[in-house]
Amino acid sequence: MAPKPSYALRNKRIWVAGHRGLVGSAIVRRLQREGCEVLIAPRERVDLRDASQVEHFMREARPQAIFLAAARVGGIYANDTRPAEFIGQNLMIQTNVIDAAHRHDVEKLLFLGSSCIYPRLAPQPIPEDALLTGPLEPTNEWYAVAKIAGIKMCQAYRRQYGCDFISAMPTNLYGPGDNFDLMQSHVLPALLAKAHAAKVQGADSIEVWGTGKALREFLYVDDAADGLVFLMQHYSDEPIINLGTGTEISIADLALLVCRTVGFQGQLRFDRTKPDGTPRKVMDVSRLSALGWRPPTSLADGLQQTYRWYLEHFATERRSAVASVA
Ligand code: GFB
Repeated sequence: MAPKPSYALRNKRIWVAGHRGLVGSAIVRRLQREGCEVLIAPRERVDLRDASQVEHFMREARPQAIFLAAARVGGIYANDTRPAEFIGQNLMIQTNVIDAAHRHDVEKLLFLGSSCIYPRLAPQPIPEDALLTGPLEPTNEWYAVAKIAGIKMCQAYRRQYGCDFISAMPTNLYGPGDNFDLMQSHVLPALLAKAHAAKVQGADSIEVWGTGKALREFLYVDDAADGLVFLMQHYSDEPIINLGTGTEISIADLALLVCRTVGFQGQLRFDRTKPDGTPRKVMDVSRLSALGWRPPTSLADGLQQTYRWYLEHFATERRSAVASVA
């Protein structure tokens, strides 16, 4: 049984910054069960990169707690080719929100980092104290530096002003609401879209970037949202905390599992001109497990649910246009 919450959400005004994103939308879904008022900042009215717009929103909305899930995110290709957007936009968004949260006396803020904040060759599974012990993975160092700055800002505001700001490091997330655009997306939605397109078009293979040997960990986004709500309720300390499954799979094995889920029986073609990125990235989740939280959804089940969502939405949603077989 979960311990009694140290921070109760019932009847609170909770702002989910980034409510339209993969994880933000899952947090909004998850919060429906908490008896709280969920606040959102419509993108058309509030540009989080603009400090004055964030200030205005905070003054009007008066949130008591914030999930800071708003970020410029993307897969290995987007990160590698758009470094300015990944460092600049993320620094602006998180700085504006964290600083305004302090000035408006927000009771609690949970900042979402990423597993890519750890050194490229961190010990595996990666413990939280591996942060800043070695060089970063070059394909995503811009994003990682921004996220590290966000972590440090939360810690600094906690030390100097006594703010209850915490940071969680989710591993690679996937699920309903993901981005299926092949040039922007992470590996799992890309492979789902490619395998589906190959099946529909009767192609005999799909392209998989890199060697297929890189190892990754995948957390279903509704599990991630559940873990984040758990941390908001039960965790209040300066050290960062990992959020993952603690299990890993090679990209080649992931591609086979995706093909099985979709019902595509062709071959995998590895494009070794594309980067593998970090060779291995699996989280040490013992700190979170010790608090009493574990993710319930297996990768096979999560993939089924994600593919079902893709089939229901890809024809109508603009950003998830049908992939061509690369
Ligand atoms: O998910 P992904 O783009 O990002 O790629 P990272 C994971 C692995 O899958 C890499 C391979 O080894 C890719 O080369 N891969 C194979 C593919 N086929 C594909 C494909 O069609 N599309 C994509 N995207 N990958 C991200 C960071 O790193 O991790 C972000 O870039 C973030 O900043 C996130 O931190 C958690 O796992 O390498």
